[in-house]
Amino acid sequence: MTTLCYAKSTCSIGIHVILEEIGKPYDLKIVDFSKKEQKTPEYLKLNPKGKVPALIRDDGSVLTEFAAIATWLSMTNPDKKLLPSNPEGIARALEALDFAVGTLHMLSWRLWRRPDAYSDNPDEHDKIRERGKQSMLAGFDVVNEQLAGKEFIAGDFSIADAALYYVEYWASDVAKWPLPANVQAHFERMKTRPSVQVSRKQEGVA
Ligand SMILES: N[C@@H](CCC(=O)N[C@@H](CS)C(=O)NCC(=O)O)C(=O)O
Repeated sequence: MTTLCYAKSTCSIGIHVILEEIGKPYDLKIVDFSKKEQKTPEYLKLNPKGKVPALIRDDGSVLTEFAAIATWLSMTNPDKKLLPSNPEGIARALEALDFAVGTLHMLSWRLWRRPDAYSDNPDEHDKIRERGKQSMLAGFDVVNEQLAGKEFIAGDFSIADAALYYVEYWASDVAKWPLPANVQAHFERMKTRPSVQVSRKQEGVA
């Protein structure tokens, strides 16, 4: 059965939300970061990148990278309409998804969360973290404009909203940064979706 390899409070919750939106049976396999399970030989055999999310598909093949997994899930479940159907809508959804994953997560959040990955000198870490925070807040200002007058980022709910949800969660609930009004409203809207509520409960996210 399709199995999501996930870790608590990480970006994999976005894929968990998408699986819940689809509503087909799937399994969850926890990768416990506190035990460094993402770096064990067993997990590296599954995903040599040592990261989550990783999706084990029905044929046993493994798909990694949030954008690839989310796009594959939406295209193999077209009836769920997790991507718009027209080229402009698809492009806008992927634009927002890539900004959430490629910039807000992999650039801004990582600077704030993992300053040690950028400098061995602990004296520089506060400056690096501050740069990450400012970059993330500036990024949310852009998303805020894009969300003006909209419930979801690309029309109806799409995989891009699931990606935005996890970076909103980190900024709001983990870092305790204030979100701009439209982004905060989007985050609140996401939390009313059963897919988000079930995923949070299953992962033990308060
Ligand atoms: N580009 C990857 C990033 C995945 C990623 O960085 N995942 C983090 C959790 S949010 C991870 O697995 N980190 C493990 C580690 O750094 O040891 C994607 O889009 O899926």
